[in-house]
Amino acid sequence: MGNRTFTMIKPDAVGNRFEGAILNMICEAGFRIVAIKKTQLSAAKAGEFYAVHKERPFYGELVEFMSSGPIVAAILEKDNAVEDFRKLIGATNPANAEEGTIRKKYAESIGRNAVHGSDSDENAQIEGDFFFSGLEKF
Ligand code: FUP
Repeated sequence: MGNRTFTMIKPDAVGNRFEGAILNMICEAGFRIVAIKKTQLSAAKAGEFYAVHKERPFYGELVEFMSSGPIVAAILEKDNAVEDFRKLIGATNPANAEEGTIRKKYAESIGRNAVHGSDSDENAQIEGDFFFSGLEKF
């Protein structure tokens, strides 16, 4: 069990001004912010981040959406971080997400689903390193 995960507040949620509400839910759920920044991914960078989905039919749309506006990227710390954060965000498709989850409250659709959460300790490390240097983690 690892104690860190990585998240992005996606362009839909930033555009809808849900950053504050989402960060509040994350902190209220007991996560500590290790690193945080607002940035915008180029299409090339978004493509690199989601390279694992390259062969999927939604890849082009995903890359276009994720590079369409600013995001907030963060590394979060808590016991059992990856699993607990996936519970807090809810199912990929907000229509299937449980009441009280971030995606149920703030996501628009399966594609515009408000937040990302790492799916393993290994990916949490890789994804956090994609955005942050050692000097940006506290
Ligand atoms: P999740 O781990 O819940 O973020 O979901 P996935 O890793 O399966 O998918 C990554 C992203 O691809 C989702 F956040 C949104 C997008 N996606 C689609 O647009 N359509 C799909 O059918 C599945 C995923």
